[in-house]
Amino acid sequence: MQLRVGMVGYAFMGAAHSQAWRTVNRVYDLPARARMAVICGRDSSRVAAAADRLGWEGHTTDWRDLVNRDDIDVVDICTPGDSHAEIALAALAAGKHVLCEKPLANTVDEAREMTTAAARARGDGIRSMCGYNYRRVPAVALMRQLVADGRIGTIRHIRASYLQDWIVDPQFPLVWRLRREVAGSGALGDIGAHIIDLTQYVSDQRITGVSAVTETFVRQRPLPAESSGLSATADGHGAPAEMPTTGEVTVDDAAVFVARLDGGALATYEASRFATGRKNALRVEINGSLGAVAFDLERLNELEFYDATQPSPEQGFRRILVTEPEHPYLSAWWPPGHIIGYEHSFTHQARDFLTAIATGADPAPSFADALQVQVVLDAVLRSAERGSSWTEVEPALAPVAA
Ligand code: SOE
Repeated sequence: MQLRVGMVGYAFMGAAHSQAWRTVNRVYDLPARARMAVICGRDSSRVAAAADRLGWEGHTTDWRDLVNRDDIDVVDICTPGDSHAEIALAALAAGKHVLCEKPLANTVDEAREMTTAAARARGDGIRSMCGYNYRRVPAVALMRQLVADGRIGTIRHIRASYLQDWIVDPQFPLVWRLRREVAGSGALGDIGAHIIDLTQYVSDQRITGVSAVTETFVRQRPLPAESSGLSATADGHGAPAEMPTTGEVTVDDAAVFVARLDGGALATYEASRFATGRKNALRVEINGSLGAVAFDLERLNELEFYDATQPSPEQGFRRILVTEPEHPYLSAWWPPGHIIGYEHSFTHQARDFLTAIATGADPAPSFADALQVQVVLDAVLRSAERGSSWTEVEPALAPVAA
């Protein structure tokens, strides 16, 4: 079976997904082959260059035409969140399989509408999936297997953080990820969504309640070069109006929250773009009644496992090097010890999506799984805005009279 892919978007995620489409059928023997048919972007010269650089046969600037073409079977959405719903709904209505980047949407309402449309299309054999790629790091898949096999017993704690520092400089411009109307939220939806999905996936538990704080440390930033400068005549009298040179950051720079999950676990989550020194630091530790597991994206070929059932003199976290052919996804890559990287998780994602389409299986995470992340994101923002569970700490000492 050949599946002709049309991808919308060609920035970071477009490049990562292109790498996956280029490699997936070269490393895995699958019942379906991906054909990199068309890439879509708003700027015709840039998308033509992207097609050449990333290996797409054709290019277009019209996503509406793309999703309706008879020679396209799969639509891969790699755009900012404000267009996910519109493109996915049109693609599903046109009978296309849909892979949509995370978070699924910018609002719960949009995510619900997408989930309903995906469920309806499923009846016609159409498959849809959301791009929470870290599930497909072999060490994370192994983490889930150990937890599912009861190797750490009953989960008591989940501790997750995803830390970056790319906007610590106040002069970093007001890019789309810093504008709520485009991105939906800031660090929370961009990187917090990953640890919400990953921990729900590994624990097979759902977050049922949160208490959150968010912060925007830098509230005004320079406008990106393409959007500043003199405007057209604004007052109608020939005097060109000065465009503002800065704009307001309308999303969180950091989100921190505690959570309860439906299996009884107590959890803490931290997502920040101001964690100076941390470039893409995703860490998860899960403590159970019989042991613990811990994962660090900066050492993504390793999983730490603590088995509390071992004789106490022998207990300790041991490092599992997740490169054996029997480990998830590894059979297609290199001999043991020859480690893989970040981009392989996207190839694994493409493998699972192609296989699900060809075999009629339901890919995960489904839009419904991604909706479960979206309602958590929404709860975190509502909790932070309401501040209801926040108890002020009274001053330790009475103020000293001046
Ligand atoms: C930027 O924070 C980003 O590219 C995220 O959007 C991705 O989802 C994450 O995997 C890497 O960082």
